[in-house]
Amino acid sequence: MARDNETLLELYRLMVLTRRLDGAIAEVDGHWHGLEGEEGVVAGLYHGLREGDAVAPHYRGSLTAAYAKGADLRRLLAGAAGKATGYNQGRYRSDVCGPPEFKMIGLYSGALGPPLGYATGAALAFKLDGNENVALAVFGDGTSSRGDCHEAMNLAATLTLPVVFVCQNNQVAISTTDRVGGAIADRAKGFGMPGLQVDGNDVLAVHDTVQEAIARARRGEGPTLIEALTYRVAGHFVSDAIEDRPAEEVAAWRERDPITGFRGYLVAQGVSDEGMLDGIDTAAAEEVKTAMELASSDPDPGPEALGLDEVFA
Ligand SMILES: Cc1ncc(C[n+]2csc(CCOP(=O)(O)OP(=O)(O)O)c2C)c(N)n1
Repeated sequence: MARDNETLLELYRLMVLTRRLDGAIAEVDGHWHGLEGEEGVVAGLYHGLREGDAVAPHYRGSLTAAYAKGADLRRLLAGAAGKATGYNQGRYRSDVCGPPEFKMIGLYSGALGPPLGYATGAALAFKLDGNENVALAVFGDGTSSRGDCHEAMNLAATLTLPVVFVCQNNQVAISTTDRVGGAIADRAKGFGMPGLQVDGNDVLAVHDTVQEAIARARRGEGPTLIEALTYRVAGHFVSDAIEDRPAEEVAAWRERDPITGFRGYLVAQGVSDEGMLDGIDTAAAEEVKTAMELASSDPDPGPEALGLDEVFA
């Protein structure tokens, strides 16, 4: 697939910004569910969507998804910290429920699995409206075993809906590393839709595969299931000791760092030089730092966050 330098550099920037964002929140929130090592999937997935496209993101990467759809970083971070200036006025966390004005579909109850159904519903609405919008339903490998996942895929395939299912397979669910039988991508065959496995640490492979599936959905040819194979090098959440996996396995995946790998590619291809990439790193770090500082000094919500005015209006 032909890609311009602007796209390549934006993918790099989004990966770096995602890592910075993750690190900055992890420093202040011991319960943060980090995504170190999964930036290739996240940036590749969410870059290049249209305004009208709906996204039900996996919770690891949901802030990048909203940011890539145009949401303001300071307000997203304010929302993650429960501040009044968040898109949700402090009513719920923006990393779990992204701003609906950017067509973000949330986790709402906190149950993993139902958002696949919500995204499929959005895709049904797009089809009934006769527009070219697409819904993206992103979920973990643990979540892929939920019944909701199978129901959503079955409906999407049966009704030829414009939805792209992406499994962000980091190979662990809390501390469960037992693999489900066979590749998750292979399940697509049972629903009669294409199923593709892609290297999730290769941002370009993810981006190209997702963009092709999106184009297919926009043409009215129905859903695709993509399994992006990556690895969670961090714990389930910040304060979680990584005792579930051998240290050598984690170290080997750290060696396959998606950002370092893509950086090498950009330099080798002559798209950029080290100095230019350092500049992108510095700017992304600055952007995150400023947004964090502003968000943390934003006011906490008052009783109005309860929405009583709306209830008793
Ligand atoms: C229906 C449901 N069951 C259990 C949980 C508790 N839970 C929260 S995160 C998690 C692990 C999910 O694993 P996976 O889908 O692989 O995502 P990952 O954390 O690996 O990114 C579980 C079981 C939940 N939120 N919802």
